Amino acid sequence: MATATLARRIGTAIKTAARNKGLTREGPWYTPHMAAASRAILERLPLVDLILEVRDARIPLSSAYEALRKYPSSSRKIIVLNKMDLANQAELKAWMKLFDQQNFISYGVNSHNKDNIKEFLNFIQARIRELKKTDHSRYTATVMLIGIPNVGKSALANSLHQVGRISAAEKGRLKHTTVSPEPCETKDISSLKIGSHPNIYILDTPGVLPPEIPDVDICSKLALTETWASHLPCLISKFMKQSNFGFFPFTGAVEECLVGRKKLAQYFLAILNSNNEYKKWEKLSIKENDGSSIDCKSECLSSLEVDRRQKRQYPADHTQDFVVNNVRRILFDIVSCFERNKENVEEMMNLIMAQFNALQDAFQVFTEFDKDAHEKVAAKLLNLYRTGRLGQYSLDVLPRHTQ
Ligand SMILES: Nc1nc2c(ncn2[C@@H]2O[C@H](COP(=O)(O)OP(=O)(O)OP(=O)(O)O)[C@@H](O)[C@H]2O)c(=O)[nH]1
Ligand SMILES: [Mg+2]
Repeated sequence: MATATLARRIGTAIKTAARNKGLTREGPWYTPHMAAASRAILERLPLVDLILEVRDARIPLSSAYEALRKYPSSSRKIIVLNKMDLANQAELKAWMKLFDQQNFISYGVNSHNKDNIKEFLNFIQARIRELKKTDHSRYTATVMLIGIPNVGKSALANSLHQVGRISAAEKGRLKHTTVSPEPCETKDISSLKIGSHPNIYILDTPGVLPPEIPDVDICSKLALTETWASHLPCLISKFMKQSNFGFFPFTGAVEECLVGRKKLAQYFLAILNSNNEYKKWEKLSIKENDGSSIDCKSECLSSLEVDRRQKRQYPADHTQDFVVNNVRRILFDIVSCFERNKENVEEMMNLIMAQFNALQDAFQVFTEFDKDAHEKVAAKLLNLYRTGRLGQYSLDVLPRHTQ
């Protein structure tokens, strides 16, 4: 309830900011470059043998490729739920079951996992053999990856190319497409070989969003997963680069962004606080380890004190693992002794602010020297969430009848 309200507030703020920036009804992300890429992709769609619609496994519905809605379930299309290592596994399974009931073929992958990619490549090869209805292997098939920005199309293309080339024992230099944590990295359509006998080529394409995103919930989920740049400046500067689709300087207010990191980090904390994932971190709790008790009525101050004590114990340790465990412990300690109603937005915000204050120490961000302390905490927290170090979450809620 509180999480949904925060999500709606963020989505509405994004839409308002987008409307204020755009001269037309289209969002400022829908640049001429994106429109050109969208047309180029749609032109090629009928020509390819297999379409892999890549979605983010954390948002299997919100990350759908709008233009593909006109192509209903088809044996030529597979919904690839990438980044499955970041999603709640039980919910991902339930989503795949739902897609199956709707006659869509879906497949969960982690582009960074070689074994998983090998299995997926076998699956693609089997689908192509089935579609071509032939056993002889002297034909060429093309597979096209399409999806919204940052869902991992290029990472998947590279991994399939790497695995396919090795299994085909081919010589020559390994090609690759550019992978980046920021959206809208890929500018052009490029092709990589992923199999021999038959020859299979995969087309990597630029990420495309629809010109309008009417649903405010979808806006906030895209911003949190960074499938969509919440930070407009990076989006704009990327679009100013040269590509086959032309050179399109954007003259918007480059210093502004659609939604601040602090708001997104608050949204993430609301999700974390309403979920069971943090309970896995109980072992890290100081309360557990040294038997000392935290005064739950002033949870924020107590947690800071505990944090200081731990720092005295390990003064020189600033390794990533230490920081991650420290952050988990702080979040666990504060949320687990919060006794107020987390469904109430104001109470949830109090909890979140206590966590923000306590995290300043963990991230070595000190208010005395820094006016933007909370912005910095937010950036570091979002980074940990987006790289999966703060648990696995699914943001799209399954339809009630499937739960
Ligand atoms: N955890 C995790 N991260 C992934 C996975 N696949 C890709 N990524 C990361 O997601 C980010 C985006 O990956 P890209 O391959 O550049 O995404 P894209 O869809 O090609 O993005 P655009 O070209 O901008 O449309 C990068 O930081 C990747 O390392 C995955 O399966 N798991
Ligand atoms: Mg790409």
